[in-house]
Amino acid sequence: EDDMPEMTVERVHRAPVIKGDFKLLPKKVKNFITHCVHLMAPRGIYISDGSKKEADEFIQKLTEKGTLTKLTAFKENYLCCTDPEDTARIESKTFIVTSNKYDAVPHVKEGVKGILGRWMSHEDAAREMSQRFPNCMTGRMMYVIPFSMGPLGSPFSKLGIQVTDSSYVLLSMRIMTRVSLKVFDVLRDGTFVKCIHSLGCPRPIQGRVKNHWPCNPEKVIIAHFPEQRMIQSFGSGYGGNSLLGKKCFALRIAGTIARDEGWLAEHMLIMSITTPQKEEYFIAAAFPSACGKTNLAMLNPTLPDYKIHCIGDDIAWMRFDKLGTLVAINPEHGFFGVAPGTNSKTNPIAMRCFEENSIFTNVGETSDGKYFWEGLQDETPRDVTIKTWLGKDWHRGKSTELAAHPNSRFTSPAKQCPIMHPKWDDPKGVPISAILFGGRRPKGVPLVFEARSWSHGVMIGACVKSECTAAAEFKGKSIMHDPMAMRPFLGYNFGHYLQHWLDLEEPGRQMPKIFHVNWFRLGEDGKLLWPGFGENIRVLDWIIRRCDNDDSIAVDSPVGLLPRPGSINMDGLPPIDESELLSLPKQYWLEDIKENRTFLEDQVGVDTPPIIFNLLEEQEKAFRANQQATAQK
Ligand code: GTP
Ligand code: SPV
Ligand code: MN
Repeated sequence: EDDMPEMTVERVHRAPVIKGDFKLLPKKVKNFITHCVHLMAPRGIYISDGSKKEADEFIQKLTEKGTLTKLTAFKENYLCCTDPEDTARIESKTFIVTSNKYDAVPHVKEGVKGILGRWMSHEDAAREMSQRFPNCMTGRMMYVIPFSMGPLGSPFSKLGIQVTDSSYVLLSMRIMTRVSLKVFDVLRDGTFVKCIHSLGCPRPIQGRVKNHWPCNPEKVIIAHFPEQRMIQSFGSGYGGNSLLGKKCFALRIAGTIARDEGWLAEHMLIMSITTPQKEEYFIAAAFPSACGKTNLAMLNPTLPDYKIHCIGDDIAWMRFDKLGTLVAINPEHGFFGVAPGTNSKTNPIAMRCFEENSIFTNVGETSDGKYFWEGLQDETPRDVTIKTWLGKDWHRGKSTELAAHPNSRFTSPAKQCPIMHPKWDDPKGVPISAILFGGRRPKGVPLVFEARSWSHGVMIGACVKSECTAAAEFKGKSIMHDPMAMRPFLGYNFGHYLQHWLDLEEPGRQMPKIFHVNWFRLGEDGKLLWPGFGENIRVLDWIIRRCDNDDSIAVDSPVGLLPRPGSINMDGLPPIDESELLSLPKQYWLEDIKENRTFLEDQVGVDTPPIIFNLLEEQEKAFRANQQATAQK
């Protein structure tokens, strides 16, 4: 606040306040808005109240302009297609700006390119910002969006104010976060995260706007200033780059706050499983982007008499309460979920979430007013015609292009999820019994295994890897490290992050059990060994029996505790090659351990907590001593 110019009426009046009551805002908010007006020179200021009426006005305007297309088969569902160059998060343009480099990123080995976050100095950031933000909103409206991550007024929650010149962002923020003028009342003279976003397309527009989607791909930058509790994002309207409450705030900035305050901000779903005996267990699970969080959080169980409830599908804020229980809240208010692959078989619950009041980004469209994407072929009538997300005709079985972008998404209010937990927005949170890590691992990695201890679980999390997905700019399907599923979302030095996790273990706390799962192992025929989706209840069932310390179902192995053969309920499944699914190919693992050690030495270096190396070494020794693992392929 100190570094921001004092508000004067003239300066704000140069940009008229066209909605909202500026003079009633808290002083710090006035100063922030004034600063933004000075910097970006919008033609006006619009203070969003988050109401349905307001959203309806924007939807009407955007529909007239052609940015949104109404999907007429539904009540209030809209399609939005972006500039084809603005479809995913851009990790290479995402920075953490701190005074000390090693607050933001680890000591990477000389000559190695760090992949666990990108640091920028304040000097460089000031220069980069000065080449982008001045007057970047000329001729555009600046929307001011007051929002809460977590239930408004809960001690768990954090407040933010986002300014943006994108009405798509305004509509999406209203679904994804709690947007309300009450934020100003709760805030008073308190602090909020300053979120500055611009598409980087002042008017008159230079060059051509593609698809009614202004953006500035050459100049994209997403800069985080954890010390200033500020985010500056330029050039992209895509979700993860532009809905700043989500990854930028709730993971990167909140991660830093969480470290300082002793809690966790994680890329995790939160769900509950109720057994036929009516016992309820809450779990959190971290999988990299597009690796199955939404699908697990909304699982439709195939085992009889199990009930699933969803608390959140992407982000968890967790802390130990006074009794030593780890409790979690979902700071979000909606889902921004992967569309392709979602259908009535794989995820019937998600299909019901987006029956209305939803925005579909970069999916195809049918002539009968519905959405279309890869995975919906069997439930789309053959006599309708289909247009791709790029507006081209799409012919079943003939077109080689995709109908939907592989990172196309739906944006839906959480409360529309038919299995939302009654406590999903309870400010007190829910008690976590188990934490799962996982990823897309076509080879070598068993369906499920359990960590021996909290620190062993942290080591397993540090070694999470997965096949690349379309959620960011990487091409191809190579296996990448994505420790704790947080590689793109780290707000501070990953070595310090691991230490923070380790330090959470204290006497008197009930540490959740930690597991690793893999739904994506392939057999020799190249086909998935595990059916996944609703059948994953069988793995959750094993996990909760382990949470009750049923030792009869676990066997020791070099990676931790594996299911005893026959202990996962396979009733009613077609034949499953269980021994292949649970096998630990010795050679694969010896190479994997070596590769993980090199990764940590190169990428985290001296910042790696030594116990992580010790645990890797123990794992290697166990493999070398283990005859059984040798016998397996
Ligand atoms: P982000 O929103 O990017 O963080 O992703 P997410 O982790 O929520 O991933 P999501 O659940 O949306 O799944 C991504 C893709 O993986 C979709 O195409 C799903 O259909 C597919 N998928 C999810 N679960 C399974 C599973 O159990 N088995 C298989 N084979 N595919 C799955
Ligand atoms: C992810 O990429 O992990 C997402 C989508 O959940 S985004 O919000 O764009 O990051
Ligand atoms: Mn995500």
